[in-house]
Amino acid sequence: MSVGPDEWETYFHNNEPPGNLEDVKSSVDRFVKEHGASNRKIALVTSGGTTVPLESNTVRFVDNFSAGNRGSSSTEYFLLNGYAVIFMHREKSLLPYLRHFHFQNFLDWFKLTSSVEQQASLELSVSSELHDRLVKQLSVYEKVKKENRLLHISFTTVTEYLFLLKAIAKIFDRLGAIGIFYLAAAVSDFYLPAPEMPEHKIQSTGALSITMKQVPKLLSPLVREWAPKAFTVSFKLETNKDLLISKAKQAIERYQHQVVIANQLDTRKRMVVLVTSSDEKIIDMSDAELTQGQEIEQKIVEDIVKQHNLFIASS
Ligand code: PAZ
Repeated sequence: MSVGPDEWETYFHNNEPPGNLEDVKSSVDRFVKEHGASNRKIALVTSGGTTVPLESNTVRFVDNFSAGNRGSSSTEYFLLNGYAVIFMHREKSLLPYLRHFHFQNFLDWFKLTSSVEQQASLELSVSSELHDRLVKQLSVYEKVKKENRLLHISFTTVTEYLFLLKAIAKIFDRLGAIGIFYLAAAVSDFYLPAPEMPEHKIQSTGALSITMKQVPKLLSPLVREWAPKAFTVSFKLETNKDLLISKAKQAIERYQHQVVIANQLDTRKRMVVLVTSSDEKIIDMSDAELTQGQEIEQKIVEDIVKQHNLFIASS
């Protein structure tokens, strides 16, 4: 079932926009102007899961499993391919470059060089393996930062995500075919409309029963209204392999965008299928490639970049 404009109007009418919406619009506008002027390709990568609050003063919320690995690693590969990237991610999910490190022992990475607090300075005190990993990631990160090619935008709730995506998409539309949407975030399918949400913490006085509404499918207005000239890649996740490809094909037919990347929860790091209106292409990883630390996102992004280039040439 596709969702008409009324449902979107109702959704945006019934829910509060995030407080940082105007700031986000200004920074995306500057970013798009800067890179659009030099005709650099720009990717909007979404990453991580969204929450659905159950109370206005939120104590409890519904969440999902997504850690943001797909989005953060794909961002690094888009940057490697020369793109500028708007990395729209769930707050506290994995971040490009930082994702290569675990921070539990972060304070153990340094040593104070003097015991006198006012005069103390820091010295890096890490294994040679961690040192080399830091140098490798820092050298790429510093280049990307110098060229101002990475913009971070964060969200937590599904409503924040939808307001931000709509606003960014409308700015992105100015780019035409050099803009690409790469929608890897796991966006909640159900939500509790603000007018039906209790103000305070739900009391534990017995069984809890909640009826949620379906979140309108954003691909429909994105492709038709908000940014119709862009190249759009969506993801489809299923746990039942018998449904996966048919659902991906249905999405391509329904929304008429360019690519659906179909993946299964338990095999998503070793195999995906790129579904277009005319093709189904398997991308997979051998055991040897995985053991060497190679990532499926490198192959996915390389393929998507080729398709994006053809799309630009034919536009
Ligand atoms: O974030 P992650 O790396 O743990 O998982 C990635 C993913 C499975 C969320 C992504 O590949 C995906 O399929 N996103 C869309 C999910 C969906 O709405 O169907």
